[in-house]
Amino acid sequence: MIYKRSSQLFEEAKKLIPGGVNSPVRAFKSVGGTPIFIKKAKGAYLFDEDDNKYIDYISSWGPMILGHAKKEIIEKIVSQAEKGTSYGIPTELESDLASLIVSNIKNIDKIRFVNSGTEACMSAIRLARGFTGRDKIIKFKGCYHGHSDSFLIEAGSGAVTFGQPNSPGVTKSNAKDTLIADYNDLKSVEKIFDKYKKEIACVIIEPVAGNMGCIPPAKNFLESLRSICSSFGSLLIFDEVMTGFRLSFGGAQKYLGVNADIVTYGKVVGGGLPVGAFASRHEIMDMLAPDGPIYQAGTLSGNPLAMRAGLETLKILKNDLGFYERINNKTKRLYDGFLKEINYTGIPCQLNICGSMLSVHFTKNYVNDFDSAAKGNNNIFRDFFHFMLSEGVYLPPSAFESYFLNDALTLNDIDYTVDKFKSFLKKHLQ
Ligand code: KE4
Repeated sequence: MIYKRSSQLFEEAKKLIPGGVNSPVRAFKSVGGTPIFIKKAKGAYLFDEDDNKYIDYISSWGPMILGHAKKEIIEKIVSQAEKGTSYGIPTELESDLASLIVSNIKNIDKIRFVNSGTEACMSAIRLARGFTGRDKIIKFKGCYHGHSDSFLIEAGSGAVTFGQPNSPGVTKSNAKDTLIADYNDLKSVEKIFDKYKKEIACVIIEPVAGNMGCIPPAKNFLESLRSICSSFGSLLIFDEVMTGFRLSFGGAQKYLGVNADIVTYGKVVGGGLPVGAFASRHEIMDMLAPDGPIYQAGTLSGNPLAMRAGLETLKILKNDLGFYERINNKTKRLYDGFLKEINYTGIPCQLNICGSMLSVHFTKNYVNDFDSAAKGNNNIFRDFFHFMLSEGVYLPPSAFESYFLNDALTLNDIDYTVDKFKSFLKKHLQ
């Protein structure tokens, strides 16, 4: 593969944009090398500025579940754009998308649209704090809910001490209200509740984690969180920015059979345009301005182009009754193909899968939380990433990310990817 033009563009971008990127993971820091710059994408394929073609396994980190530049979606966005791109005034379109979501998610009555998953999660914890009158929140080590201050926190020295900022610019006073538990470790949650009891406004969690690689919840873990929150009067927030409308049309709540109090959405719900959302029952959502005292706002919230892209995407997902089985089967085919090669070679490697999310961890230990994910051999991961890139397969450029499959992937694409995994293992184990 030649990356000449991408390299030139990266050098130019670095003079103008911090790190040459508008979101850090794109800079390939975790795997080294020069990020490719994309010229266009169609279906399951990316085309970079050197005209290299790649099978895409990140689907823009989730949104492009139908594949890139789907004709029906593009046509609707173009005709919507011809009516203007932003009004800052209510449109029927916002209610159309709201109605499609609310009518399909039983435990939510109202939804507020924003412009990113970060905004959705930031607003959700403000809503939980305002509704309960409590300050403290619990999040889980390795879960990512966007870059607002309350989430850029790591565990304090002891399991139940105050959180510590994990980014400059986040204040200690902010950090002290974020408490860190361990994913799939109920005792770590119980310890915090034992100490802080009714000071805790909410527990926010990725119901299936996708920011430590893909980590499904342990049996009864979410059910136990549900009951501990109910018993202490804390709200349970499911961050479904990744899982919403990906694991099923009802998201992780339906897929796993556990209901949160507040749910956040993003990615798929915008069909590739900037949309986030948070939703809950009447008594909670009616606390939001302009009816209630909890303030939240946004110039481009409910943007007509983004609403159109989201609405048309969700309509296709809802009406294609075989969609989720089809995309999950493709993911399972990839998983089975990789697993066969891992078992044949005996390389220490774990595969995690949930629906159309998957991750590869070069470690002998089962990966069920951040610490076990961190035990993965990043040198092998880096070599794996670059080998596959050179063979025209674009995988997530970090071991702490998940694959997001899209419906445009063919069985040949999947089998080609498995074959290249086999070649990598052969080369690596020589
Ligand atoms: P955004 O603000 O990036 O739209 O959403 C933040 C967010 C919230 N919740 C979950 C579960 C998320 O995964 C995300 C964002 N996901 C990352 C991928 N790990 C986006 C990629 C990036 O940061 O560039």
